[in-house]
Amino acid sequence: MTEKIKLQRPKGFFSKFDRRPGPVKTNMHYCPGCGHGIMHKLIAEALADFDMQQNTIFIAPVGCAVFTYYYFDCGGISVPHGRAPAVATGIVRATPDAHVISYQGDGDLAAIGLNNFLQAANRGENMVVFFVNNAIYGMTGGQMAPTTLPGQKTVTCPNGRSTVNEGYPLKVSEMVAALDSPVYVERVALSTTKNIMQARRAVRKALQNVINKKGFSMVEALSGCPVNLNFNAQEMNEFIDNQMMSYFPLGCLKDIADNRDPIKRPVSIYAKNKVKAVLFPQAVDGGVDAEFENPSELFKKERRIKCAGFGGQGILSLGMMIASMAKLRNFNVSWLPSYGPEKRGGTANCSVVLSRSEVGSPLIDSDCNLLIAMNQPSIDKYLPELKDKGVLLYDSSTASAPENIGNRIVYSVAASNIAEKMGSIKCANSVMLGALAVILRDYFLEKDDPQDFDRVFEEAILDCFSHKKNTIRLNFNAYYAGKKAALEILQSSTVKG
Ligand SMILES: Cc1ncc(C[n+]2csc(CCOP(=O)(O)OP(=O)(O)O)c2C)c(N)n1
Ligand code: SF4
Ligand SMILES: [Mg+2]
Repeated sequence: MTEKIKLQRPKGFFSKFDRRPGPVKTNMHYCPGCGHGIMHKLIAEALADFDMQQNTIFIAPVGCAVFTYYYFDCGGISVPHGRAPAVATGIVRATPDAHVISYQGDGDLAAIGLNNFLQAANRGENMVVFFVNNAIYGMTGGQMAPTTLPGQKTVTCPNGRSTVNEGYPLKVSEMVAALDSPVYVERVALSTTKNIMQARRAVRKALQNVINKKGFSMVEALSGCPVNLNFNAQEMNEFIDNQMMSYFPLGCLKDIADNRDPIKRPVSIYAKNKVKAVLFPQAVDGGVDAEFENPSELFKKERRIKCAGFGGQGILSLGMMIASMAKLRNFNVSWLPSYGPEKRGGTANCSVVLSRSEVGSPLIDSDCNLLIAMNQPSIDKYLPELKDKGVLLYDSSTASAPENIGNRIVYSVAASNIAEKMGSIKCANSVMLGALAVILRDYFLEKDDPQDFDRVFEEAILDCFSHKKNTIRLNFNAYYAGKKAALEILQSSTVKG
């Protein structure tokens, strides 16, 4: 007699969860009784049954379901808290044939990400949102969520949610159903077998809508978080069926997919080549591509640059221009400005990190290897942070370097004086940039392409001053004046160090 297998792992899951760290490769990480596991199973079954895995991108933001990529055998992306519908929008607009799933908790969707979610719904993006509403922040230990019930106790409302103080729970499905764009909104529950079977139907309907390009669908699943609510399995189901359902009634709130034609959106502005051209102009122009690796040791190292000076000297723009230039050379970059009262005349600074691999910390303190200082307080304050053999480039019209600078290398250019003679001291930052392009050519250069090298600096200036078109020419001139001054300095060997 052949054995009949009634329960087996849906084919939409990996057969083994190899992506899970640690020795356990067969179980999920969810607590016993958690609704996420049930919802996962319903989705995984449908993905396989509809043969849509190859074309599906599953997006999980922050929350207990952040690790969906451990389990679902399809494309997967983890994104910041609340941002799944925004990322999903980008994907679906750039790749209209992808089946995009945004899987979100109530804290994620209804608190930090409410606007992202509502705007995507209102635009009628072709995606499905699976909204797992467990009335609590599960992952972080049980804080009040926008969907926490009146009177429900959580760690942040130990006396129960007060409607006077915290308002009433958000009825997300009702809100979304009231919009014109969404085609399908249903609220289900992951409690009894009957409810779960209805949830299964809803999941399938929503996925069919995505396959048929009908637009925005959402399934809200009332779900259990027994660990944070201190319930056993039975109490959890009773809570869902009695408490949650009386506030969040089950049912289909909207289903107009049959009346809608498949979405057809203009793709031209999102054409892949155009996006590529913006991100990697050199790659598209047949120049250096993203895979290119410069053999020099210096090139492989992360460049950690601090730009500092007075507020008003264009320090943040200088950092931004360096970051833009590096971005155009296919570096990964970060730019971290320091604002505050310094904007009003004190020292202003920004940290710029350029890297061939991932940027670790964008913050620079004692690991700076290039300090660009445009006033004396900046040299005094940040020179101690400059590493051994690090480079100091400063504006000699406003500051001077101490005699004893150890093993560091010092260059100076009278940037403010040069800029003033050109008609505006404000473009001293572009003079510094020009000097940098000469002095630290090796620092940024890829292959032997000097013309191209200037082009990226020019593009960086264009990028930075696109909102101030009348200053672009002045900044170009300042850049070349800075280059000239630096060349003269190098030739007359007045460089200290
Ligand atoms: C930007 C940001 N803010 C806050 C957090 C902390 N945080 C992690 S998960 C979470 C709430 C998750 O709750 P929910 O979306 O309901 O998911 P659940 O774990 O209940 O499934 C919060 C606030 C974070 N990781 N990132
Ligand atoms: S904390 Fe709650 S939501 Fe998170 S895995 Fe455990 S039961 Fe599920
Ligand atoms: Mg939650």
